[in-house]
Parts: sequence; C-alpha cells; structure tokens
Amino acid sequence: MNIQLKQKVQLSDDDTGSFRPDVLEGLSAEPKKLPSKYFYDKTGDRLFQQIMAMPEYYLTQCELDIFQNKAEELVKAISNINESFDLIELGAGDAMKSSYLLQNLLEKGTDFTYMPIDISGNILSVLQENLNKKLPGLEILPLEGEYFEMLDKATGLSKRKKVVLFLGGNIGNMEVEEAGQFCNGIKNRLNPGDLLLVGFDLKKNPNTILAAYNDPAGITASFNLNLLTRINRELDADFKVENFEHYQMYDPVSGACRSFLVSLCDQDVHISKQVFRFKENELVSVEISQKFSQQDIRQLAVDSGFHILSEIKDSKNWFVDSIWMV
Ligand code: AVI
Repeated sequence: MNIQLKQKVQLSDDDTGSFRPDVLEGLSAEPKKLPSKYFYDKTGDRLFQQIMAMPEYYLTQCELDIFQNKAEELVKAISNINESFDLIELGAGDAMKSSYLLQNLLEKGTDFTYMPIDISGNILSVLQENLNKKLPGLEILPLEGEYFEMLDKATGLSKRKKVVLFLGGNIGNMEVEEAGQFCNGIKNRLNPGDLLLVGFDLKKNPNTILAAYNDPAGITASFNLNLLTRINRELDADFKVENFEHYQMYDPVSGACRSFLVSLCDQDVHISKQVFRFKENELVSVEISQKFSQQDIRQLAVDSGFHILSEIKDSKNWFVDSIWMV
C-alpha cells in the first residue's frame, strides 16, 4: 500500500458543522431530544472508558470474552472470503476488542489492511499509538469522520474484499427502523461476498440491563450530562448542568433501554441567541440502547439484504457477534 495512505484521513468540514443544527433541531422538537453521537468529546471519551471498566457494564466484558476466547472461530468465519481484504471497523474506539482478532489474523499470515473509522480524532490517535506498539506488523489506515462518508472513502481506496466490523452493541444506539436503514446502507456500499460482523446485546434479565445504565457511582449520569457541558462550550450556551438529572428506563418487551435528562425546574436556556424553555420534569431523550432477541437479529439481517453466516456468543449467552454476508 502507498505509504501516504497510512496518514490519518480527515473530513474537511469540522465537527461543529452538524453539531449546532442537530442540537437546535432536537431541542425544538416535541418531545425534546439530543443525539447521543455527540457524547464523545474528550471528556466523553474518558467517561466512556470508565463506563466500560464498570462491573455493571457487562457489554464490554462479554464481547471481549468472544474476541479473547473465540478469536479462532471469528477468523474461521471471516476466512470464508478466502482472499486478501480490508478490515473496516465502524466506531473503532480504542480497538481494545478487535486487537485480539487483528493479532490472530496477523499470526495466520492473513493479507489485510485495518481501517478503523471513528468520529473522534482523539480516540483514533490513542488507537494508532497502542496498535503500533502492540502489533508493529499491522497495516493501518485510520479514517476520522462519519461512518458512511468514511466507508465510501474506504471502498474507493481499494477494490479488495471488505469485512466490516460494527462492535460493542453500537447498533443498539439506533431506533429499530434506523438500524435497518443503516445496515441496508452498509449493504449498498458492499459487493456480493463481502461480510458484516455486528455485535448485539441480547435481551436478558431486565435488572441486569438497567443496572448497566444506572450505576450507583453516577458515571453514566456524568457521561450523559457532559453533553450539556459540551453544548455550553462549543455552542455558546448557558445550560446550568446542576438543573438536570439523569433518568434511565428499560422496557423488557420492546427491548428499548432509554436515557433521558430531566429538567429539575422551569428554566430558560440560551443557545446561539435562541431561547429554549424547559418545564419542571420535562424530559430530553438522549440515548437508546436497544436490546435484541435472536429473532430480532434474523429479521434485521433479512430486511437489510444480508444472510447470516454464523453467530458467536459469549460464555454467558448475553451478547452475540453475528456474521452476515451480502
Ligand atoms: C456505545 N454504546 C454501545 C453504549 C451503549 O451501551 O449503548 C453507550 C453507553 N451509554 C451509556 N452507557 C454506555
């Protein structure tokens, strides 16, 4: 691969490009909402690292169990495509889990380039530094920006087969319909025979799920409230963060686990010369973390134009990495 391609590819427009209109639109809506993709500024990245280390937040450990202890099975499923490929990871974060797969692939002498995509340039720098140390033989091309724009960039860079990873239960941060459109969007950017590996958090004891998003130390609360601090800093707003509180709910029937910020009083907030009125106890929806049954996953795969090749679960059967082919 051309050495220049190993530099980080950046989007030309800055992150605030969509941040401001998204926030203004979300807070003008009824009921109010804010997109969770903006959680991840520098403080948000650090708080999310803390969430992943919490005993209650089982998702990371479950998927890590798959990547640490079932990497052979993952490699076998991926090797189905039988030729050199680009391994593209959407929302790669610090690549903590995927590094086990990368190591296994390197040990088997597989010819591939790792292309981590993330909206956070900060976390991509951490990833690159870690992987350069841990896996010096790895060919890596970080792509900073929105998933589809970077996926288009990645597919434009080479004609090789593609294996796309979407781990960590990130698919759950979309409403069900949106998840279908998203998977279909990936499918439309791939060719027959390409693969998509998606991590799904499975429906389980509702108390286990609720505890993962309602930790007693309040880390998840700080993570969610940090979005208001980010809006204050980047969009010249005057949220009084102490006037809002984190609220979490889980509906075991639909599998929707939702987080809200609750306004603790009647208050006005100014953002870029606009005034937003919040009533006492008014909710701002900030995140969905959808949980899935096996049937939900099968339906999603079929509806978005894939067929399921194999499914690998952790030892508790709480999480599944589902491997789909176009
Ligand atoms: C990134 N995503 C999969 C996390 C989740 O579980 O929905 C984000 C998160 N929000 C609160 N805790 C973790």
